[in-house]
Amino acid sequence: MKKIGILERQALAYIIGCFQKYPTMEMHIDSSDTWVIGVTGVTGAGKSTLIGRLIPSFRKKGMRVVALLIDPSSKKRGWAILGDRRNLRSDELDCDKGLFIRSLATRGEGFALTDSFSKIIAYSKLFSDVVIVETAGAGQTDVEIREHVDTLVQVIEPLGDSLNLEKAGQSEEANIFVVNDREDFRSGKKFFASAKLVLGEQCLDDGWRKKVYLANAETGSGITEVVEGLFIHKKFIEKKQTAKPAT
Ligand SMILES: Nc1nc2c(ncn2[C@@H]2O[C@H](COP(=O)(O)OP(=O)(O)O)[C@@H](O)[C@H]2O)c(=O)[nH]1
Ligand SMILES: [Mg+2]
Repeated sequence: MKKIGILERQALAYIIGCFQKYPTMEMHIDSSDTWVIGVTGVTGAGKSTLIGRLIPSFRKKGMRVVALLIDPSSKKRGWAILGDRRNLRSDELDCDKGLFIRSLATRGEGFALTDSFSKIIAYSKLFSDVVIVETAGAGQTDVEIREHVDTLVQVIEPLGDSLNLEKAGQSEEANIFVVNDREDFRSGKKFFASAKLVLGEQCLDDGWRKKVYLANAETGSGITEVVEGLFIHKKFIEKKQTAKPAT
């Protein structure tokens, strides 16, 4: 199984720290076609829990994973609670040498993603087969994250009606929607049916028809289908890439 070596880990930790501290720092970074997945959704929707399920699925395929977990900073006080890491803890993940997890704070810069973010992703790509980015929430963040990722996943809580769903679909650019089928919310299946009707009919500019899944990250139900959907999208973008005329 491929690993992220000790020196690579140290370099990742050090360089990410430098980019955060000195956002204008310039550095040549070789380009890499590593797959980047963004996971968005409002706080508490279940993003971290879902990522905790996705990582073992990628690791089973022998893929090295870098997970970048972004939490918002308090604009007033400047600090951030980097809580995502807690929901990703397990003995299996903690001991995994093919996985690198880093929590990042938005540092209250007004934007959800820092200026140095594209450099952090570019550097992370060098040592991994897939980079997963969890954003600080929904809204403006989603619009920004689109530019940095290949596949965009939005996690939705099964709350509200179809109007809310249109709002939940504010991430108009998301490729895949995952309705969190929380056992403590009775509305999961009904909400999923309307989500499929509203969102599953929509196509993005590149021709991708949005996919909607029902999954419970806590129990693992539906996760296999979500992973399948992610790989279908990966193939779709690879096909688009090869079909592009050479410039
Ligand atoms: N019971 C239950 N709890 C869940 C489920 N999904 C998430 N949670 C819990 O809801 C809280 C927020 O989930 P988290 O993944 O951190 O959401 P995030 O803010 O979108 O990253 C955590 O305490 C999770 O353990 C679920 O399907 N069932
Ligand atoms: Mg989280």
